[in-house]
Amino acid sequence: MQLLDLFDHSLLARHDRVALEVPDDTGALSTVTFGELETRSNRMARLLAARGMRTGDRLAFLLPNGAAFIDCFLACVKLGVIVVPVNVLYREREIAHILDDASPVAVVTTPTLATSLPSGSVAWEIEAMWRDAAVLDATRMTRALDGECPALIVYTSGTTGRSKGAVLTHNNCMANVLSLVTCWQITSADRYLAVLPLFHVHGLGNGVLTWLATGCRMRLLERFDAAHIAEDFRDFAPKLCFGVPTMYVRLLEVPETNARAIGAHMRLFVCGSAALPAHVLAAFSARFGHTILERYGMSETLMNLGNPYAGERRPGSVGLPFPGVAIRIVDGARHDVPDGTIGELWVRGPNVFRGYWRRPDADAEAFVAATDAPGRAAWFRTGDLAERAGDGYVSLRGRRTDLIISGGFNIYPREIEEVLLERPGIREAAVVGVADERRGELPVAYVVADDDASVAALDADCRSLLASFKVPRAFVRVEALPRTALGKVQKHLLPPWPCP
Ligand code: MLC
Ligand code: AMP
Repeated sequence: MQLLDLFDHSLLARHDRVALEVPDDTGALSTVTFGELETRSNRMARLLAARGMRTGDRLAFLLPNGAAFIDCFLACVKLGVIVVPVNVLYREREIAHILDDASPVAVVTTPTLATSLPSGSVAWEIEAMWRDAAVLDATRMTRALDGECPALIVYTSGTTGRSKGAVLTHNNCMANVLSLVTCWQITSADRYLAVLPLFHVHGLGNGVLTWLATGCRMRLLERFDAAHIAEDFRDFAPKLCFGVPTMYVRLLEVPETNARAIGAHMRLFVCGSAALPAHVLAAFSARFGHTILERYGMSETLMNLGNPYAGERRPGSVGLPFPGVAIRIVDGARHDVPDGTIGELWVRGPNVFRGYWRRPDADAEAFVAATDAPGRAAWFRTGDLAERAGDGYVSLRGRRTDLIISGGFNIYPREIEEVLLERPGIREAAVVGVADERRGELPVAYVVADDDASVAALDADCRSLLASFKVPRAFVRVEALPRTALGKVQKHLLPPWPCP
């Protein structure tokens, strides 16, 4: 099977039902049926084929949330073209690396976002693609694909500062869909409010894929906007919503009577991508009358564990493994630790990616051969630290690396440190995450600099080189970075921020 076979339950069998509603530039809503999605994506597939795209080729998407993203995505699924979603907040430097690495045939984009592309990129402007596709034959064009064919390459920031492409196959995606649809009881009767960006696995792998497989109705917003979100909840009356903790923190600002009204029509709120503080879970439950279901995933694995739909949704825990997912929690010597002890979480299952794109070195580090059951797939080292309770519930307890997660977006300090060290007058740099009520964590930079002027220039420099969520909230000048005898920076000994 391939993803399209699951989507046909909607594209073909629910031909006349409204699939999607999206606001246009004026804010007015337009609706699209599954049948229209089918014909639009057929035309788009023909256009891609006419432009020479073949199965296994990559196509990068630098696109905002919208119907165009869906049409192009479905066209790629039909042709076996590998989608490489790119974060729309990325700047030229960040995008250049992805394009160099994935070598896509082109980048589908808009005139506004195209300004972030490195010179020499092949940009396909989406409106022009539409004009060209509109005259093409609307009958289906598909390729017979094996489930092991890659569907997506999702770039995930690497500890080395350069991001790596996680290759997710059709089988990985289908395993994720089947788990979520079953475990969260998603059906065609659902109404899904989509507020997450489609360039990450949370919005795409969980949201779009389960929507297309179940044939529910999706209202797709360009982004989560705290000032208007309550209106969308009231107006659309969704039953289902997926979000990151920052979104739930912001939803606590919705007035109590509105919150109750929203809660009355909702069936399920799901949270993930970063830790949901227990006090937010409690406050949300008091205000909306719903216990958020927290789950845990990664770009490399899609969803691994989740709290049960019907059973206890335990605060501070990410619950139990999804069907088919095996876990181990191991110590530094790679021995399983007893329940109640913290170790690194390893996973194995049909959801676990095939490996990093053209990075055998990274694969060798990330996978550990299965000595427990010869012939079985290798274990994937998540890098997350976890602890299992006696009844099997797993709680995350930090990370092996110094990854910072801000608003659900990942930030690798090393990448920012490299940018800082390239700036004039900066001799040393260390970036750490500091706690923030709304975003979870915020990056703060400590620098050893020749003078104050070099430090003063850093904010503007970082804004031009890095996505906005990666720009440090403060640049603290220090005399020296605390280091071990071997020269390793001891980030925990840096002066607390804000500095006295
Ligand atoms: C944020 N910004 C966006 C944006 N999200 N711009 C365009 N599109 C988006 N989707 C920019 C804003 O322009 C602004 O930039 C800054 O970010 C903060 O915006 P805000 O409105 O003040 O934000 P806030 O209320 O804090 O909410 C931010 C947020 C955003 C929650 C909407 O962080 C977000 O969409 N997070 C989702 C990340 C995600 O999908 N992660 C999943 C990864 S997959 P400026 O320049 O003014 O600062 C994964 C695996 C798993 O982790 O388990 O799921
Ligand atoms: P990404 O590389 O963007 O896919 O981010 C994956 C990382 O997000 C994981 O390795 C975890 O560190 C983190 N993450 C995802 N879900 C949760 C959660 N529910 N609680 C804490 N951290 C999470």
